[in-house]
Amino acid sequence: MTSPASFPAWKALLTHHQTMKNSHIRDLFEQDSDRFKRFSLQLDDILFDYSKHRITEETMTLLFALAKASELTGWTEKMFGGERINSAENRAVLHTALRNRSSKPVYVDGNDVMPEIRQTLDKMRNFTQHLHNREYQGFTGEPLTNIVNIGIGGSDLGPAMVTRALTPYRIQGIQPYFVSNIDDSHIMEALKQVRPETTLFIVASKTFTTQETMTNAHTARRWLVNAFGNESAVARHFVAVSTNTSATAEFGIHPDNIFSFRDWVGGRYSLWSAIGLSIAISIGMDAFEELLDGAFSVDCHFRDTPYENNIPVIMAMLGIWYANFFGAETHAILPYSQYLDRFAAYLQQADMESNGKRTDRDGIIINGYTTGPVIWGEPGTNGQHAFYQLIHQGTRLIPADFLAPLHSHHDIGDHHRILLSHCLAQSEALMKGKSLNEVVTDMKHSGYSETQTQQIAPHKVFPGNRSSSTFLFSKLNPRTLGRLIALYEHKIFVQGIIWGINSFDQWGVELGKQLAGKIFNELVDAKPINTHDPSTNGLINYCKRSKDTTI
Ligand code: G6Q
Repeated sequence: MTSPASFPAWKALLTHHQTMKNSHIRDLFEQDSDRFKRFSLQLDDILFDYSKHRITEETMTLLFALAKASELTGWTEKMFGGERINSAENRAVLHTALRNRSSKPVYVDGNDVMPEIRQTLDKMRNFTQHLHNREYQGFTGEPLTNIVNIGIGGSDLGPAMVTRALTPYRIQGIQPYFVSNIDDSHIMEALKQVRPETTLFIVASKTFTTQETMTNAHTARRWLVNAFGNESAVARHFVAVSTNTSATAEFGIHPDNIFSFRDWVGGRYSLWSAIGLSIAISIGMDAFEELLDGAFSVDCHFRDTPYENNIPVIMAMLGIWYANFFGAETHAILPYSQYLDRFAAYLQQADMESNGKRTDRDGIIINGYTTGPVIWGEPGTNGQHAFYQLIHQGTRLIPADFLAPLHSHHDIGDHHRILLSHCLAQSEALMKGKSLNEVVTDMKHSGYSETQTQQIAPHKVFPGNRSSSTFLFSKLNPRTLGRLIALYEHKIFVQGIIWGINSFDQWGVELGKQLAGKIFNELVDAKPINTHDPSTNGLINYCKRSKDTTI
């Protein structure tokens, strides 16, 4: 694979960076009164403002030239067209087919996958309706109202984030819980809150072999069987979402209660598939389909819009600009919505598991450029009272995304106006900063002495020039959430293409799993071992000693 760093567009960006690196966004606004208009876009109810970036039209032209040189359009068509672009696993990448709301077919190896997708949606609709109408009952005849989703990674983070984000759309009487961690506290704390008679467990696992999920599922199964003293209760209280239908049957799950999907749905892209069953049960199938509709509208936008007006392409190329030319290491996700409090955690997996790679698609070690950034964040305004200090006055450049709904679901007093004012103020402060002159003038007005001013003023200076994008949307509803997630998914895809990596495998999670298997066996007794490095031996032996004594 040709390194992107060898493309003329990359080299032109390096040269351009030399002229841009000392520019200040404040000056760019002064030079161009149309800047907001020039660098903002509207997609349905989402306004995307990217004018507070260290860019000019030339920057964007060069970035789009890089996208073109990387054959982005060709790769996009390969993905949507069902080609096996996940080369290391020899799989197609078709989460977009799951939300293809058109009547157009999508082929994998000559077979249209759409009929099966629609069948699964119908099955999900039937099941959720039965449950909501209280026609689906548990072992003792009580309706099932507590939903415990047992899954991890891609089989947990998406459904947990979406269900949380769409709390106002919850079907009355349904209470979802999410159990992922192998730490027994997670399952035990969930089980404390539910009654076996009214609980439905969804075992969500693509492979149905994941250690954490299977261990938690077996613990839940024992809890249920103990409560009823009857194995046959399992068939009423457990459903499975998996591609491994033989393992689900072995677990005791009734064939009617198995929801399947295909291997071309990657775990972290699977909330649109039957893995979204917990979402559908929590908010209803109509709302789940609105989520798909929202994502579909972004798929169409991404596929059909020229780079200049293409929001995911612009998001991605801005990320490339900062990561590869300014040396930014991280990217902050700052939603001004408490309902989006799992959004950053969700995007951490989506982005970092996809683009945290050090070899290119051909297996050659990447040299000369960095790949996926560290993604992190918390909702505002909480973050403002915690880590924003570093974004404002630290030594690192941290590009940030602000996201905020224009309308609250509650509209209580001035809460929402205050929330919005903070969101808008933060991006303004990051961009503009506050100069020494401004600080000194302020301090004089506030009555500080000359000596105090001299001492304190440097600490109060904000350099500004900190880049951010802002996404404003009408209300956090299923459709808009679907759009937001899909925008980030495609942003991740575009960056993977530019960096020449496979964004759809995840070998990096394997080594730890293998070593854990070995250590699990070694932890069985107190006999000291010496089979690892001295640190790991020391730690294992320390744990082993706790078997004999109370440490
Ligand atoms: C996601 C990863 C990973 C996966 C979990 C759970 O893209 O593949 O996070 O989702 O390891 O896997 P199972 O669904 O197979 O249990």
